[in-house]
Amino acid sequence: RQLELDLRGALRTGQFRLEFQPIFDLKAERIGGLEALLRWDHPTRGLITPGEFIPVAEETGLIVAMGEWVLHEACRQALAWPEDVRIAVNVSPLQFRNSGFTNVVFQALTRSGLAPQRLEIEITESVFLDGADAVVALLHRLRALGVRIALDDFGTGYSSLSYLRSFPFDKLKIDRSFVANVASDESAGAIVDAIVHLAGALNMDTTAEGVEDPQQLESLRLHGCGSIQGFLFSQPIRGAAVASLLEQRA
Ligand code: G
Ligand code: G
Ligand code: MN
Ligand code: NA
Repeated sequence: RQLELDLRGALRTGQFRLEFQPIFDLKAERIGGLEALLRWDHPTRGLITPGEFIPVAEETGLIVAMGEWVLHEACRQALAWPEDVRIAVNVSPLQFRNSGFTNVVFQALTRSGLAPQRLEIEITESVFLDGADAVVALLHRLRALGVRIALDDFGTGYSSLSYLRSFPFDKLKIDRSFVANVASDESAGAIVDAIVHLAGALNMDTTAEGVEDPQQLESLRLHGCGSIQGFLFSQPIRGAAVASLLEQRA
């Protein structure tokens, strides 16, 4: 497959870059962190989004090398930001389960010099599919490095509350399917409310994803959500634009 061949060369020839989407803390009223989002500038096809190439990278195992590049690059860039600003990095299940993963995280921290508590690893519930015990052990090893761990797209897919009992995540990211209707639909509102309360009781932070309009924001505030992320506040932006955005914050 052509995409697969191109993907193999892309890492070598520097066609990947990161964009960063701010995560706005509703209590501190400032940017508390940014999520790194991978972009591929293909020489002939133009910009290709991760939705297209991450599945191919997973199938071919290329995700391991790509994910390693993402971690190093994200930590390297975040080092230039103010010390109270975190960087969140998505990790796919295959990359996460790779035996070298903890060491890759350790290397990214060591080589960049980034304080571990500034790095937040985002995993999805699907990592638990192949058996929770090994995953929980791995999560504890990562936690021992000092990094934070967030559960992404929370509430979708294979959602099971037992994961929350077996590991104390630092954050739940409320999936945008709930956020989309939080202001207009009673059941979506009730679900967001329940997630926020659950997170609070378990000492976890919450971020609502995909916040696109002021009604959603207002509703999320009322529900006590900790932070928001989405086009309403900011699209993902280029690395060069992050410094000036962070300078503007109060
Ligand atoms: O940026 P965008 O909305 O196109 O991202 C689409 C999907 O790709 C999201 O699910 C996001 O988590 C995932 N994604 C973005 N960047 C990375 C990355 O660096 N690694 C992995 N594994 N997934 C990513
Ligand atoms: O699965 P994950 O949460 O990592 O996905 C992040 C993706 O969500 C990114 O690709 C980003 O472009 C996308 N995204 C960010 N903000 C919004 C938004 O407000 N609305 C929608 N529809 N997508 C968003
Ligand atoms: Mn994410
Ligand atoms: Na998500």
